[in-house]
Amino acid sequence: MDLLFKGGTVVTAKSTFKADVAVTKGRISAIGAGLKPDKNTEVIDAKGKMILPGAIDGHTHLAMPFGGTIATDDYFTGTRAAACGGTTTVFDFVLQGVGETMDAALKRRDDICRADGPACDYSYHIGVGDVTTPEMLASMDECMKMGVATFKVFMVYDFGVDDGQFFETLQHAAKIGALVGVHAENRDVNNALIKKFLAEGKTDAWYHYLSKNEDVAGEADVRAINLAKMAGAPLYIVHLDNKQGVEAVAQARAEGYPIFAETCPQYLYFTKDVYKKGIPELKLRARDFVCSPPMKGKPSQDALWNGIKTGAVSTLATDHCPFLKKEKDWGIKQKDGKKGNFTTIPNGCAGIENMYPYILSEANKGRISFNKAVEISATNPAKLFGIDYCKGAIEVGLDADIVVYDPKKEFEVNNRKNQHGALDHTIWEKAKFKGYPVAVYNRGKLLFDGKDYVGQSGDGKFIKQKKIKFKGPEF
Ligand code: DUC
Ligand code: ZN
Ligand code: ZN
Repeated sequence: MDLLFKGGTVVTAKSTFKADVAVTKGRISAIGAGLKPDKNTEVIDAKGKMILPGAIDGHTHLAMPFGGTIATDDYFTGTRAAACGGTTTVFDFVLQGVGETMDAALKRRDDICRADGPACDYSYHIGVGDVTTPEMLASMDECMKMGVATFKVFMVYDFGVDDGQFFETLQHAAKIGALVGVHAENRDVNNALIKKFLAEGKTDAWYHYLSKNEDVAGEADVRAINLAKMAGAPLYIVHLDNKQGVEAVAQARAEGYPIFAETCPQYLYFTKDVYKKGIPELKLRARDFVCSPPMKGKPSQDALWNGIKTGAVSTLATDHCPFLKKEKDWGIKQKDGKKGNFTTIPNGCAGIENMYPYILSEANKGRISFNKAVEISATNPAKLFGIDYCKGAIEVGLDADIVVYDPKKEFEVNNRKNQHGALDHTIWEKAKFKGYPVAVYNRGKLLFDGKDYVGQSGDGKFIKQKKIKFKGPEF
């Protein structure tokens, strides 16, 4: 064996137990009491520490062209930050262009990713941008052959689908064993509210929230679920943020439908209040929090926490999509010098390094169990996205994606001093975590030593997805 983690407490989605964990050639080769090292084995003292699976961030936008610019973190800096926060696999979004097949888009983005040299393992979802012809729809099959079985449609944005196209995408996905994710917001109501607010001279970030309020998201969640039921397809609602949506998912699941939902740490930690004044004492302006969908009110936040506990919410992911402060300023003055407004702020915030420490810290403080934190951050995403044959748990035969977690370590986010992305600020500034990863391994290779990134560009490899087989809500 190459590595032996001695004396730690292993946490899986189902159980917590004391055991040694052995790693051979990048995989977990044994779990048990009293494992003995070989002559050349590196022994890691894990006494007092937890041994957790690396998290899987099922939702990132690295180097993505959006809002008139490109998301600040590329495939290297973004995955480096992920690894330093205990995330060892990311699923990034490929946006299909109009007239471009999905497999061509996948190849185009994968070339960029490989050139950047990802720091941890990665895979993709295809952001559907054109299903207007049979050829475009059939290109989903080509992506499946290339190892990508997960797609996302947008019910909002001008490049998104209409309900008919969404329905056809769902039907096709059900036929070929793919999973469709959805960004659910009511485009027409969103546009009508934008028009109204701008006509009234209401231009600041608060109106970003009001034009994408709880009902704008909730109505689309309900409609998306109905479309999936009609199409006989599984559905994955990304970045679920509102009470109506949580309730609709819970009801559909209770009826036996394979409906799944993801939420993000920003909806669990912040509320819509950030769009009033930002957090001045942290020099965070309201526009720095502009992401889509925006943070919602406390009742929705409570519903999301409850959804995690009851299983209505299956996964946690970041929607990491960072933009520089000077780009956020386009909400005041646009690139071309014209007056800005809430629609001219690039949408998205950073979070890739904070997701796992945040949810584990909440577990450490007793809000949920550590098992639940592992389930929604690693085990469920691996199952949903067809990579549980190699990822998502501390289990013999799986990749040695291992986080050594010190529940006693106190950590405070400081973008300048202890974060590893490329952004010039973070909405997580000064967030305090109880417990923190002290070592992070990806396929047995140390990427984070508790202080610094110690990996190399290009360590990460592409992880192929299997077909998706969900017939009901169970995992
Ligand atoms: N929302 C964001 O905030 N950024 C990128 C894409 C999206 O849907
Ligand atoms: Zn989205
Ligand atoms: Zn997104």
